[in-house]
Amino acid sequence: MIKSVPTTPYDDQKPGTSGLRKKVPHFQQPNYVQNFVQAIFDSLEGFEGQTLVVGGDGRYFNREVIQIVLKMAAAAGFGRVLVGQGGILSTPAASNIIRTTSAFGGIILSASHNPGGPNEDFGIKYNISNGGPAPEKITEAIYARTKTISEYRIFDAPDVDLDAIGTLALGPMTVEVIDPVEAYAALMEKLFNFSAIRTMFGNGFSMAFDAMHAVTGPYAKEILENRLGAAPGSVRNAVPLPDFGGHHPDPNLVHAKELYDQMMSPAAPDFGAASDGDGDRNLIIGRGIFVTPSDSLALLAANAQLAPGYAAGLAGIARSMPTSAAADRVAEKLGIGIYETPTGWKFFGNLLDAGKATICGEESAGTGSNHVREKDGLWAVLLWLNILAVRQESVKDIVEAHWRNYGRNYYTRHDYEGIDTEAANGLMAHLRSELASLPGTKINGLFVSMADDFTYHDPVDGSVSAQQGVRVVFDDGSRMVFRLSGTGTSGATLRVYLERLVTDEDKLGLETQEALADVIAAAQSLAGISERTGRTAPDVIT
Ligand code: G16
Repeated sequence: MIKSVPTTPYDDQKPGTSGLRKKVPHFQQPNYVQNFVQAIFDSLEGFEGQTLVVGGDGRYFNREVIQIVLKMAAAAGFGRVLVGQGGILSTPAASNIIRTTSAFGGIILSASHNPGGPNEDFGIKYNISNGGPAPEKITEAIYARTKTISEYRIFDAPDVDLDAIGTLALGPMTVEVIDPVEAYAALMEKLFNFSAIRTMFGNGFSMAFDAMHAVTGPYAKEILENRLGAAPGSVRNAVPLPDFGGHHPDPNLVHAKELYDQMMSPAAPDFGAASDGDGDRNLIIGRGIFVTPSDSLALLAANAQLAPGYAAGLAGIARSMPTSAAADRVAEKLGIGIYETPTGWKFFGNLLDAGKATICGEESAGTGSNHVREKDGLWAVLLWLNILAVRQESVKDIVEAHWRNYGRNYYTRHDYEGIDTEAANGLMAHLRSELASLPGTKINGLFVSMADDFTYHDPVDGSVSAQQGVRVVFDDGSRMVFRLSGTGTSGATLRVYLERLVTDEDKLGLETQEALADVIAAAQSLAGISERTGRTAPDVIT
């Protein structure tokens, strides 16, 4: 039986860079989840009788919200829901299932790399039929709907058993509980040369993959250990936990420090990698060398043809604006298009659908391709393994050869987390007010050649997205970018992205913070970071 329940709007359900993300207690307010889910359904048309894919990264509150979504989907008129066993689907696996089953869309429950637990983070995101995050047109409609909602509809039924694979009825709707790993693993087998990678592992190649007690554990065990023959135990922290074992499932040098330290030690395995809460981000570390996400994108694009799925070459490369320009020179050499988008994977969807880009990447540890419409952590790990298996060189040798060939983009991101929202907005407003007068001036000895607030004109659908990050470019090819994060859940996070291209062979081995010291100082002085935020140093440097 369908129940209509009166409700009142919340005024803070605006989706950010990637869906709605808040603390768990915030989501636990009366009808908070129901309002948002109903607003999603109310913003869509033509889904009666169609398929919805539902899954999450297994974090605290995942199971409860899945039950709500299933019952509300039944009340809304969906014909079928495909849900991962145990409520688990990695974000790229969900994208794949939406695409391969011609589903109408999907609801993915995750707060990505943010911590989980009763007082930590949760998130709800809607993906469209191409498997990718809803574009701004839809997220804006959802937000508008949350402001006027007055009732939600839910099917009155007992909870669905999420743990047994099989098909059940929920009123007029069918619920299929599916294996979360199988279809994804099969897709990876099609894209990559599994036999070459298996031979490499057979010859003693060693790796450490840190699943961070998040969603990729079962995927990585199956693919790396069972199918590719990596030594048992190569995948660590493989059991997904609702609180990720109390850690941040964020594969960066701060939260995956143990892996980093191991990879820098004399006993390092050949290859180290990690993924995040929902399996879309990646961290790549070779023995004795961390590969920045921006470099990884460039290297993967330059070598992608070594993998069967990309043997025919790439149509183009897309990167988010704050990502370094390393990939641009690869695109130039390959004679293919390069596209610069705002931060947010949703902006790649049109380029991928239109066949303009094959590989996409972001500085925030995301890389992916046209195989799905999300970034994909394990995909990046497997493409690296494929390249290593074919080239039979170390990660370090491959990266250093790339720098000699293309130059090196020294790159770092400084994050100031949980700062006062007004102070952060004031800092950005001040920067914007300075933009017009900056070109031709010097900051900390660096000559400004261009300054703007990035506006994206989507070449496929013509949509325009303004205020996507303040960038200041210097005449020596270095650059700084300022923007506020759209994924944080407390206060504001200021991100400062700093970059310099160096082609001089003698200067390719510098320490990153030293190589960028003058650009960092210029950013601090132009933005008045310590005066405005009270912070003298960033919280996280990646
Ligand atoms: C999301 C988006 C990414 C974006 C990242 C950081 O990733 O999908 O496109 O780069 O957030 O965004 P921000 O700088 O606004 O915090 P994820 O992995 O959190 O879903």
